[in-house]
Amino acid sequence: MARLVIISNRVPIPKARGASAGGLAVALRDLLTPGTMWFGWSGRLASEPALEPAIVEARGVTYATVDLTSEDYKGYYVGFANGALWPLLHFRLGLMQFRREEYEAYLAVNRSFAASLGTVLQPDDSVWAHDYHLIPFGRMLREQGFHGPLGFFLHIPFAPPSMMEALPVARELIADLCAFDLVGFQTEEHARDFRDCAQRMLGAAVQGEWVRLNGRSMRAFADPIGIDAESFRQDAVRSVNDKMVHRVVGSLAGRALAIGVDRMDYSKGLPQRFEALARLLEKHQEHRRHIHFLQICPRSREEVDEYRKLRTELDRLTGRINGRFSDFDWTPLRYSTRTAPRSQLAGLYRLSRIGVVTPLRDGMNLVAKEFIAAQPEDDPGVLILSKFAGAAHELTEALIVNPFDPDAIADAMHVALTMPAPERKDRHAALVEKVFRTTAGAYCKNFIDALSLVKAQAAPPRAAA
Ligand code: GDG
Repeated sequence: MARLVIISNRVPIPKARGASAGGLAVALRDLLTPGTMWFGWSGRLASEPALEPAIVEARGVTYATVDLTSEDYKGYYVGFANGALWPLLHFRLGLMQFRREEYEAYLAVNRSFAASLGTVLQPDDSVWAHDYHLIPFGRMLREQGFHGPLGFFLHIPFAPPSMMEALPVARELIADLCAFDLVGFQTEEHARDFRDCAQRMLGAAVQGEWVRLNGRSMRAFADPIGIDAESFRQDAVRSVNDKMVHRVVGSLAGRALAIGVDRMDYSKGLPQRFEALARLLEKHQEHRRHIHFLQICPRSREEVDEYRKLRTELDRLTGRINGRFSDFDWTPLRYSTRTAPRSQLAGLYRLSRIGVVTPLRDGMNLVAKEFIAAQPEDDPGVLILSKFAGAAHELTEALIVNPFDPDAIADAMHVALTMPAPERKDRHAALVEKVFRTTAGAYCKNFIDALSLVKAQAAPPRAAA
C-alpha cells in the first residue's frame, strides 16, 4: 500500500517527556514502520498556530504536529469531545453537556487539522484517523479534494439510535462517519449500533457491513484491538528483577494481591469497585488481613469538572474503607494516582492473584489483556471482567460481572481467591490463546488490509442498495 498517514488527537513523539499513558499510543506502536506519517495535535497551546505542521523525524517515521489556541482546546477537546461525546458514547446521558459553540469549535479544529494535513498530504496516501475527536475530519479532507482511501477507528463504544438521538448534532456526526470508506469499531455490537443509526436516522441503506448513503458506499466493521502480548509477557517475566516489584512482594507478606489499573475516569466503575472491596471484607470475613487491593489510577482530564469530582469521591471512599477495615499492620486498599512505568506495571500484574477490570462501559479495555499476558502459566491469577467492556466479547473465560453491582464483584473476588489451581489454569490457557491471537499487530493488519480493499469492494454491483 502507499504511504500510511495516521491521524489522532495527540501525537506521541518518541521520548516526549510525560508521554501519555492512554491506550492509543500503546496500541499503534506496531504501525510505526519507516515511511509512515503521524499527524495531530502537539499538546501545546499557542496564540496563533501556524497552518503548516512542525515536523520531527524519528526512526524513519515523520511526526507532524500542530498547536491549538486555548479557546479551541476548551471548545473542541474539553467541551465537545470530552464533555458531550465521551459521556454520550459511554451511555452517561446525564453527564452530557452539549453547547453549540463547543460543537462549532470541534468543527473548526477538525477543519484546521484537515487544512494543515493538506499541506503535507500526497494524493496517493492512505489516511487512518483515530477516535471521537476526529469524526468530521474525513468529510473535511474530502472537501479539500482528497480521494485516497480514508479510514477511521472508534476506540470507544458507539450508542444505539435511541441514545444518539439525545445529541442535537447526531445526524451530522453519523453522516460524517459515512464520509469515510471504512469505519472500524471494537465489537460487532458497536458496528451494528452505528449501522442502525445510519439506517434509522439518515435513511441509509444497509446490507451486511455496508452502508450506502447519497450514492456512496462505506463499510462499518468490527476490528477488536489488542496488545503486543509477547513483549508484555517478557516485560512481566523480566520485572522480577525490578526493585519496586521486589518491595511490593515484601510488603505483601504472603497476602494475595488484587489489582486494578485505570485512567481516573468515570467510565471505569471505580467507586463501585472500591465498594466491592468493602463488601468482600464484610461478607467474606475470612479474607480480612489476607488481601491487598492495589488501584493504580493515573489522573486524567482534570480540566473536566466530572473528573475532579470523581477524584474527590475516590479519596473519600479510600479513607472510609481503610478507616473501617485497616489494622495497625494491614491496610486493605492501596490507591495511587501516579503513573507506573510500564515494566513495573507488567510485574505488578504478574504478582496479582486477581485482576479487577470493571468499567461501566468500555470500548475494549487493554488492561484485561495485559493482565492475562503477564500471568505465570503454572500458577495464574483470575481475571474479573465487566460484561460491558468490549473485551468481554472475547475473554469469555474470565469471571464476567455486572459492574454496577458491588456485591456481584465482591462474590467474584471471593470465587477468584478460592478457585482451585486446575480451574485457574484452564481458564487462563483459553484466555492466553485469545490474547496472543487478537494482538495489536493483528488489529492493525486487519484494518490496513480492509482499507486497501474497500474502494474496489464498494464499487457496484457488490455495494448494498
Ligand atoms: C481507550 C478506550 C480501548 C494505565 N495506567 C498506567 C498505564 N496505563 C495503560 C494501561 C493500558 C492503557 O493505559 C489504558 O488502556 P484502556 O484500554 O484500558 O483504556 P483507555 O485509556 O480508556 O483507552 C478503551 C483503548 O482506547 C484502545 O483502543 O481499549 O476502551 O477507552 O495499556 O496499561 N500505563 C503505565 N502506567 C500506568 O500507571 N505505564
